[in-house]
Amino acid sequence: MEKFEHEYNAEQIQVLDGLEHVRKRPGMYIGSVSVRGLHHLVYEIVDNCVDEALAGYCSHINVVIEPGNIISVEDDGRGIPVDIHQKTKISAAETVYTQLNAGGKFGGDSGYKVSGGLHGVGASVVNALSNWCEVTIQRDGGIYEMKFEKGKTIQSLTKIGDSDKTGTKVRFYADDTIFETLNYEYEVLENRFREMAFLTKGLYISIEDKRGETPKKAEFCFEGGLKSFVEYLNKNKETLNKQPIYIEKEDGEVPVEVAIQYTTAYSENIYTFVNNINTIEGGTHLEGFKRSLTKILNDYARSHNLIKEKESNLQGEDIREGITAVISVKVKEPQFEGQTKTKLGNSEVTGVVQSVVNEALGAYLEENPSVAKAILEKCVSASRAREAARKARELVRRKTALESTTLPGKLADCSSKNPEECEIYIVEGDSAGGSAKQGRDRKFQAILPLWGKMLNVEKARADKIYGNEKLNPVILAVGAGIGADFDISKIRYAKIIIMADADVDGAHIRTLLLTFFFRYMRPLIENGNIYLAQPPLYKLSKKGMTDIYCYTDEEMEESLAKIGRDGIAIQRYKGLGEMNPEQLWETTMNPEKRTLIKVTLDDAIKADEIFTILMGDEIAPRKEFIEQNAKYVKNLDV
Ligand code: 28G
Repeated sequence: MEKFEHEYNAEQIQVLDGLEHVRKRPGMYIGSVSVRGLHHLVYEIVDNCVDEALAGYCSHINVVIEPGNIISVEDDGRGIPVDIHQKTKISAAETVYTQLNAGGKFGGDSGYKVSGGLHGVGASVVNALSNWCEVTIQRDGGIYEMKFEKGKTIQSLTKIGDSDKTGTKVRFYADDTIFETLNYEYEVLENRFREMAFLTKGLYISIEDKRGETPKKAEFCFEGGLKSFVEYLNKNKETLNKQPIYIEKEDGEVPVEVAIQYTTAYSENIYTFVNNINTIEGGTHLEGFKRSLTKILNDYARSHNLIKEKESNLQGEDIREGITAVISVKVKEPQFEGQTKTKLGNSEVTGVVQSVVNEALGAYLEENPSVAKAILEKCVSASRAREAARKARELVRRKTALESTTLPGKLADCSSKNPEECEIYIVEGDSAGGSAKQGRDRKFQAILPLWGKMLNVEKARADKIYGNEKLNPVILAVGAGIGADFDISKIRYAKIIIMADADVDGAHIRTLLLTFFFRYMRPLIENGNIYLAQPPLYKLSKKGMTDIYCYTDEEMEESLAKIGRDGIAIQRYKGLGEMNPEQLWETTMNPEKRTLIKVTLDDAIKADEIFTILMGDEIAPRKEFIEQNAKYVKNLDV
């Protein structure tokens, strides 16, 4: 089935009557019919405004989520052309909204408009998947309007008034028989439009949510483009170069824009975009950037005697420690590869990015010797730490070879050796660990109790992490290494479950472990291997009845309302340790009954921000964050 679907080509789709096909197979056009696909509709329409902005004619875009989940998007561009096509007798505007591929993004004069995977069939796809859609155009002295239902024209383009302005406005209500939900998530849209504004220098984008009692609104416009983007990404970090290094070459075959700012942190944060699409899996543009950075910084270090003649070159990973960079390229016919089709494949782009960055970065370092010195000192110390980490790792290997096992002593492993069916519970404290060991199904459930002093991984490098008594057992039990050496194919358990108390201490250990997984085993999060166990908060018991476990306060109130309060004993669990092994199995570990929360990484930028704030050096933003934004701390846990 899957395969068959992918074998359609553009012409076949047209033959199949485009819009019918879109409604039949929406996933092919917008990925899914979940809330993600729903958001995709908004992006498709806004992309058309951005294209008009890139053409040089639109400066303002307003997006509104109206009550009832109606989306309204307005731009001040030229307005979609209203002239009637001689052959079809249909206006250009109606053609754009009813014919797949009418956007002119295929081949020919399509400019850079090719968007990711959708071939720019945006407007007609949105129309096909909307219960209703109305378009208002101001152009050529008039106001024109057209209306559709489920993609079918209800009112052809009609002049309804006069105007001396120009622009396009689209309102649509997504089809609730197609989408699982119509509930747009304001924060997700806000983040995407902030990103779009960063990527298109000087473009104003506003987003407003008028659904709730208190409307929300954000406005974005960044004259600095990607320079503003890295400043935003680093707003809670200490930086080495106050002014980001900014590189722009607009006139070539492949326009390139890059901004770089080093921080005192240890992580590497590079975000890449092709035609404004986030290429999460990287690709040839990222490759070109890395090659240039490594070469130019090594050249500088050599020519300024910062590394000695007989010392070896700095490695790429040393040079990228603490870097925050954003790379944006425009490619006429992008090839998207990789598992999620977010990896740029065009080989010609590597050399273009490399030579653009070579030239600009070389000049920058010569003109800013104090910044160059600070960056290279950091690279050299990263290189020494990497060497120390290698030794620490070897020490661990040798030691464990002597002990003839690579597994940590406190691990109660499961008997199955098939990672697919195995799970590991990571439990803080020996008493809860003891209950878990007795309560588990030893065939497929392993228990690792944690003890000792935890290291804050935001403030440490890999060498310290291998040596940490609390984290090293986690590394050994998972069995796949860390950092650049991490190999997800080697994991020993498909589910890695953090089981912590539902209190402040539990939240703390959960945050520390999630930070560790995020920084050193990120593929586990991306691949959906990390889970949070959900122990109950209350037990309700009554003579002659089976006990009821409640996982939230609301659940308890509900249960009490249903069965009445009389004769009920309420036990509040303060910690996992208060449950006996049978109870722990019944409520939290039995796959038939438990609820696990899968940790996902929808927004890497937001996640980096949260972990930086919660675990980093700067105290003020943490305090502010926790005071003002308790919601996100909760989100982190969900
Ligand atoms: C508000 C929500 C969404 C848009 C324009 C402007 C033009 C246009 C859009 O042309 C047809 C096919 C290829 C050129 C172009 C206007 C040239 C001259 C436009 C939008 C004609 C589409 N005057 N603004 N489409 N192309 N805004 N906003 O959709 O050859 S779509």
